[in-house]
Amino acid sequence: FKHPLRCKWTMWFFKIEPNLPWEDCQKEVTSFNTVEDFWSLYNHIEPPSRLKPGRDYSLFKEGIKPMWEDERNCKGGRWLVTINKQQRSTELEILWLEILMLMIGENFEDHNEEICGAVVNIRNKGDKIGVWTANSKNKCGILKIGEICKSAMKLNSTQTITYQAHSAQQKKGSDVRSMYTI
Ligand code: M7G
Repeated sequence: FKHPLRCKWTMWFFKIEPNLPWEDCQKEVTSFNTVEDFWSLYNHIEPPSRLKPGRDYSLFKEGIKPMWEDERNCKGGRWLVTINKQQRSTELEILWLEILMLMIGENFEDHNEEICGAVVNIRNKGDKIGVWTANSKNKCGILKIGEICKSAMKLNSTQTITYQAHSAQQKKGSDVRSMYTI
């Protein structure tokens, strides 16, 4: 008997391929809906800190693609955690695992429906973790989710996280203004 999760989740891997559009570089790895199957996946794949720069892992609810264009993401946004270079070897994995645990454990109080998924980007300029939510107008849900993430990650008081709407990012790339900072 395995311990069921409330949702089924899909893990994705992103690796840029020359000549392929961005969307086609997102590959589904596998889906799971039990605690045990989550751990066998987690223990089987490279930890994010060992991925090459330019690669991502994403974990999304089954049926939601890790893309702004998905109908369940397009009106939403993300909490963005920026991770400095020293943190890659020491903290990245713990922070990513904390976010995965919050998501699959449905630990967002009344706001689990707002959660779409999360992404870890491995980048030379600094790694990032994004927690994607469904509706960038749901201020109450967004702020609660942000607080829960921040507290689970035990960030020091000077490390802020910011919320950005996907629509703003689509227009302006990475330099978008944030809607909330906590
Ligand atoms: P990134 O990988 O999120 O961050 O975005 P980075 O700048 O640190 O590498 C890099 C680029 O990938 C964006 O400017 C877009 O061209 C493309 N891209 C990223 N995302 C999340 C999407 C998406 O959801 N849809 C599409 N079409 N392109 C995206």
